[in-house]
Amino acid sequence: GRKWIKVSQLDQELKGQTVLVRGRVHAVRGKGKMAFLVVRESGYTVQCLASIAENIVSKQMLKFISGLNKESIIDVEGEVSVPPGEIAGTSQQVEIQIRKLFCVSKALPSLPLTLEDASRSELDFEKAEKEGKQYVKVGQDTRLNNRVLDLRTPCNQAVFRVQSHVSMLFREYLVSEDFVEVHTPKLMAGASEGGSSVFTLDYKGQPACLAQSPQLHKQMGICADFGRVFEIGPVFRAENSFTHRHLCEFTGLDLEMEIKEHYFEVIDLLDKLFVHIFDGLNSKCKKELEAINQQYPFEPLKEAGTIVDPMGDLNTESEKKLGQLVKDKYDTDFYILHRYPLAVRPFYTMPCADDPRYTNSFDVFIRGEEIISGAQRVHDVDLLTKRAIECGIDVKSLSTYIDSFRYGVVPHGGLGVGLERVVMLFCALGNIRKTSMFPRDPQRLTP
Ligand code: ATP
Ligand code: AMO
Repeated sequence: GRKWIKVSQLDQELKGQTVLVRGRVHAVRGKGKMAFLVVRESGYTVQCLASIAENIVSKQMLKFISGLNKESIIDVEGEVSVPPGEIAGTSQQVEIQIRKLFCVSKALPSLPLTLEDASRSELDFEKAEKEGKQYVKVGQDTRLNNRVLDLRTPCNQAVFRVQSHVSMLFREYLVSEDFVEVHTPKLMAGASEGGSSVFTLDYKGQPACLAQSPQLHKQMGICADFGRVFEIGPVFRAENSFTHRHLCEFTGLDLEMEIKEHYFEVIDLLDKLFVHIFDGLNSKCKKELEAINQQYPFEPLKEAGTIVDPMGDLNTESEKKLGQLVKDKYDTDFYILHRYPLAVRPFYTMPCADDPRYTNSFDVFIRGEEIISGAQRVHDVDLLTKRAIECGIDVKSLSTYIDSFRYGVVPHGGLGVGLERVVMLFCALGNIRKTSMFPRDPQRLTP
């Protein structure tokens, strides 16, 4: 009988069966009485053969197949066969003998980039150079300008499946720890993270801005007795500088929680949360990580190997060790720094009780770059107002936030993570544009 099947599921067990596959024309070559067609679906490829011998397909059909434009969508019906020896150049180790073929949607004959070119690794280029071959290098702007084509490479298919797993694992762990998922407004009356990187707009005649973080409202969720909240949502930053790790719109993974005794409770949670995420990726995304590695080889994350009592102070020995690790940042891939100076943290950050020049705050680094910022928050109205004024913030625009603390609130803290940075650093991709499906940076507002 007829059976729709995904290219990724084609294996030798299906030998002799008739299957129906939908995919794209990845490559096509006519040769005498035969046509060789590579069909690709979600980054997986299979070789399909059409032959006019034994009248399996007609002459016209063979001509039609040989003339198909790359990237067109086709339906292929045929029998699965297993040729002797290994099949080079496709992901699936079987072939399909074409019986019928329909073109469902035609692609233009000339493409702004080819998938073969866009899928090559540094290693491929090195090999080509030795063999005297020349390949086209697809630059970042060409990729981003033609992103729907670029996203079809096996590597990019894998990147965004990994990204989907990160948010799924983040949500899964937090829900299991009694967190409530919330959705806070992205249209705001004032800036939450300081005015320098805020997008302003006109809100029916009232000055407004796009949320720089869910900071204020996630805290208000704690004021409203939700105990533990998290959000996965868009974050807007009017960044001026063009860097490899800043976007003007990114996806924030945020959480906020009650603290019973110490802000290390938040660090403790984030430690377990990220072990859950990284273990989950390593076990659930093996194929995807392999595909990314094919194009952009990377070393798996390495642990620092220093055990520090999370509730204790750093002793000199471990401080030295940490300093060494930070200096030699490529020897360790994951570390946390805490007690940042008051002057470098946002107004809502809790000063240390023992020395108010410092704060109950922390940053987490992977491969030497920041992925997480977090802290305990000021929950005293007078101190909060004082800190806002000291930081030059227009207190009027934050009055409903500050007022929320007048009706009693539990001590609390939380953190924010950039989803694109997690994937960029986990896979060592080197540029945040690679992990944003349609990146927005200071120079790019399309596609
Ligand atoms: P991020 O979103 O990564 O925090 P940001 O836009 O908030 O970036 P800052 O935190 O102001 O930027 O600083 C940018 C980066 O510059 C920091 O993440 C850090 O890598 C580096 N940096 C800032 N201050 C220092 C410092 N005192 N010593 C060394 N590096 C610093
Ligand atoms: P922060 O400003 O450090 O903290 O942002 C939190 C995390 O968001 C990511 N990030 C970015 N990712 C891409 N492009 C950017 N322009 C960008 N800016 C930041 C980083 C960063 O660690 N309210 C606090 C968090 C909290 O305390 O809960 C905040 O927004 O991964």
